[in-house]
Amino acid sequence: MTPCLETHIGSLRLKTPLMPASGTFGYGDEYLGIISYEPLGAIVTKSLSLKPKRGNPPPRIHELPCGMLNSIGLENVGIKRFLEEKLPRLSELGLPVVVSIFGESEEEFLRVGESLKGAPSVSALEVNLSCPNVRKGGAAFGADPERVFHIIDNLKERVDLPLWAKLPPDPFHILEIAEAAQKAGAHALTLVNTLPAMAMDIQRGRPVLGGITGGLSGPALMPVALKMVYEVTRKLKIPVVAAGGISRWEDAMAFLLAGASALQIGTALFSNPRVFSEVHEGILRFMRERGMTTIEDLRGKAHEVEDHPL
Ligand code: RRO
Repeated sequence: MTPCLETHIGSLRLKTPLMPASGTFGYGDEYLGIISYEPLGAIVTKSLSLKPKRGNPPPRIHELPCGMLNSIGLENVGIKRFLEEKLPRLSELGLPVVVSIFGESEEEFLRVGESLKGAPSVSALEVNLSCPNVRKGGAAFGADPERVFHIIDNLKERVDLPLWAKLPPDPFHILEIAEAAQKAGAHALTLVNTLPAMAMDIQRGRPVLGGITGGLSGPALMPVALKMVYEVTRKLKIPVVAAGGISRWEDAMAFLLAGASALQIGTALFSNPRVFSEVHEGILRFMRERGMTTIEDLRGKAHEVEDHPL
């Protein structure tokens, strides 16, 4: 019997736990004809701001032995063009759509959120409280539990859609921040965004990225994200969508065992168009070999370890 990979994020049912990480899949249809969408349980869009943004100067991407740096600077078409041009095409994919929203201010978060009220086929909002590449908003908001509480609380009042709070990789304060989001009524957390980082062009004697600093993603981030997912799901009830360096099915399995309810893949897709299929097949094979029938047979099983020092 084929194991069932269905998972739930609050009241939202996903046929598999796999989805692209925001910013790595454009507005959802760019990969049509290039990868199979069959293993996906949802689509997550690039973060949207109220007005279109041109983003940071190039170079915006830099490959490292341990992962990748990006400094896109939130380039996006703005909420109006998204609703007019992008969402209708996204709706045709037949998958739940999670729209990532961004604001330089609390007011902008609210206005972007409100423009999505009643939009057809939007299943949830991922509230990006963690972009490392913008001067205002972004990770500065996500590092502050009070701000996180305020933004989620206000959005919850005004927008009748499930809210996923996407938080920065701050292993020292993640519990406090996660608790603030849960208390404000977030339906889920996405853990984690990229880690602020940089690379140096030693020949030219200057930073590689046009934006000077960027966000580190890929394999280097995976164990850090894993620790945060484990810790948060051990202590809190809120469902966690894991993001951070998943490039193999074994990574996905590790996040499920750590307590994740769903999984986002980003950086790995840039070098491996089969990554979603490989991870999907790997999870199914692992479960079949062990006679597991549902994701619940795996989720959070690592919490059962006794004498835990945390
Ligand atoms: O656009 C970006 O530079 C960006 C964003 Br909004 C984000 O949330 N995370 C990231 O690594 N890059």
